[in-house]
Amino acid sequence: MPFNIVHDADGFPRIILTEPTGSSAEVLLYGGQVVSWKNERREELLFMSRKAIWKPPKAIRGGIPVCFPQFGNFGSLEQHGFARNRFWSLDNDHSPLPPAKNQSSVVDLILKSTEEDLKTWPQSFELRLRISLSAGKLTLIPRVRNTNNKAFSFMFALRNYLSVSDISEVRVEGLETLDYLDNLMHRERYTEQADAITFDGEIDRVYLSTPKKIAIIDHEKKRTFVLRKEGMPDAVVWNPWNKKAKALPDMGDGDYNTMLCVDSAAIETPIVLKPYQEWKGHQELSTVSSSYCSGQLDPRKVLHGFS
Ligand code: TA6
Repeated sequence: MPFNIVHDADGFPRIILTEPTGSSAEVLLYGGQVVSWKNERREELLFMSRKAIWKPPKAIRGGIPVCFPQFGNFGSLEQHGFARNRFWSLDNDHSPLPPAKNQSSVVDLILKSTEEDLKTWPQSFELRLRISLSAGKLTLIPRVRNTNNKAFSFMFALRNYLSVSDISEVRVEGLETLDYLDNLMHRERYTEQADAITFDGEIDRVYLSTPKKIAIIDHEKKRTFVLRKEGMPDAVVWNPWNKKAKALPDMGDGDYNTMLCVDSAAIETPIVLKPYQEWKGHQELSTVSSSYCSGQLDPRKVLHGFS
């Protein structure tokens, strides 16, 4: 039975993905955005701001927005590009990706450049996104095809708004010793000195050429998110903390306590596509239910494989 499509209170077409162990994911055609991912215990794993604005052209503050063809203000286009505030469609031509085995847990979306887009970004493209749900896992496969007769380059990010119990109790492992661009310091380049990233203030960094696996450990919830990524060498870590959260109209003042963005991204070296060439990325989010301090799970084992 293929996935369900419902129209939510704001009239947005919403795709509901389910799988036999009871987890679910909800995806909007607006922004091609995952707006909910619940585990088999029906616990929400993604942050969604209570003050999110569900009205185009505003981007929805939470879930997994798609940043394309620009990240942040690393260019002359609108912040994070325009894919996150466009209406996408269902994609019936998912080749060369294999057809979905379990129809109820996979959806293929597409965003094609419009005359309007060509005025702001003169490149014709097809952006595809396959979203598939399986037990304990949410996989996103983005693809950009250059339908132009000239090459173009772009940046890309999957902005994962992760739901956490208490940001000051969260640790990120896998980014130690890496260089990063600090958006709070005019994008100056630094090297991470800490053996794990912990949070006691605003952070807005682009970590460069990261490992393919990053662990986000939520002690209080005894839950570890494992982010695996391909084709997106960088990772962004963002939390606005209290002042910036207050300044964001679509974020509750205290919301920064229960969210952390850890994005899969291609920023430092934009991706170049020759005419009719296609780029493919791959991101898998999964959760492991235990925590570092309980000694049951050592993030080094998560990152370097269970022995
Ligand atoms: O992480 C990069 C960043 O550009 C931050 O500087 C902050 O502005 C954040 O993204 C949020 O952007 P948004 O456009 O979603 O408000």
